[in-house]
Amino acid sequence: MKKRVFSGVQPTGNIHIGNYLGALKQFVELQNEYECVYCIVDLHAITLPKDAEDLHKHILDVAALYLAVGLDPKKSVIFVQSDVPGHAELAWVLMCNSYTGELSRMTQFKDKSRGSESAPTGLFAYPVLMAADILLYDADIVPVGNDQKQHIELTRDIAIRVNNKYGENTFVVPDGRFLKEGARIMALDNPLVKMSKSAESDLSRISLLDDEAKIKKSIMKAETDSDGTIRYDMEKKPGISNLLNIYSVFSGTAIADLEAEYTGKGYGAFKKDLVEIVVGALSPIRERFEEIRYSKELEDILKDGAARADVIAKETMRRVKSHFGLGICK
Ligand code: AQP
Repeated sequence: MKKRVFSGVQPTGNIHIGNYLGALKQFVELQNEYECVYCIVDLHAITLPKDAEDLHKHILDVAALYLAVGLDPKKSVIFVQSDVPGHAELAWVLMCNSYTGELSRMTQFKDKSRGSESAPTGLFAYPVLMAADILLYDADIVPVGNDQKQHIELTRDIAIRVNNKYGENTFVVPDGRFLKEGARIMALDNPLVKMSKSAESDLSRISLLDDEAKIKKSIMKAETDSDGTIRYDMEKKPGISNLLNIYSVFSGTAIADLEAEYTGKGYGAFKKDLVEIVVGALSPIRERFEEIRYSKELEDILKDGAARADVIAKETMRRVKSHFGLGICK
């Protein structure tokens, strides 16, 4: 039997090159070898208030981008989280088996709730819903960017805890899959924080749907340093190191080779070449997106994906309910 892969992306805005290099690129590679289940995690998106129309648009945008980067609905199950009720149902069961202490240590919760006096309960419990997403599909492998390492660890802890209490075969204990390069792309205007869909400044990121002018503006304005040498040193030179990382993953050239190629050249020349590399990589994705986004095919793929996902989810819920002694209907 093929191992199963599960992952997802929040429809909180346009997918950026961080999401792409950290997660989506892996999704595409894995679908040839594994049974893959990829979700658009809209229940996660409402942990902070969202306009309903925007959310609906972003769900379809992310779905079209999944296909545009190369996900194939014949190979992968592609669907929207809230279309499969098992996610919320299992999240409750897991919430009863996780602790406020471990959730309050999650750095993403600390970051996202900073400055607000009272954070939504859903934002606090978000990692438990993520654990439910993964465990619902008996996933063996979870490809994610390394900002999700802590959440994967929590998922494993909860799965092991439940297995110890309710039977070893209640859940498959999953492994995270993190890339070495591209695992963490930093914001272009502040390379000390990760690139993010919901960051205020549009120049902090490059979205997969950005046109050439916007890509050029973001890269040419990207923060660097006054030292002027093109050298990878994430601690002392985070700006140029982040750009070297992006250049390397998109071009397939090792960072050491890029450093050698650009010895004696300035940041301006390096950035100009990087613009070309990124525009070249993103143009076909944008074109494919335009073809699919408003086609009837897109909704059909999501409905079919939800039906296929629901079959797996129902089977897991039957097992979980039986191990926990819940319900009377089989
Ligand atoms: N900067 C990043 N570098 C590498 N990988 C990243 N990921 C996110 N940011 C980076 C990975 O992308 C996948 C989908 O992320 P998500 O949408 O589920 O949530 P997120 O991690 O919270 O992403 P954003 O872009 O920062 O969204 P907002 O602003 O809404 O919070 C995950 O695998 C993630 O690791």
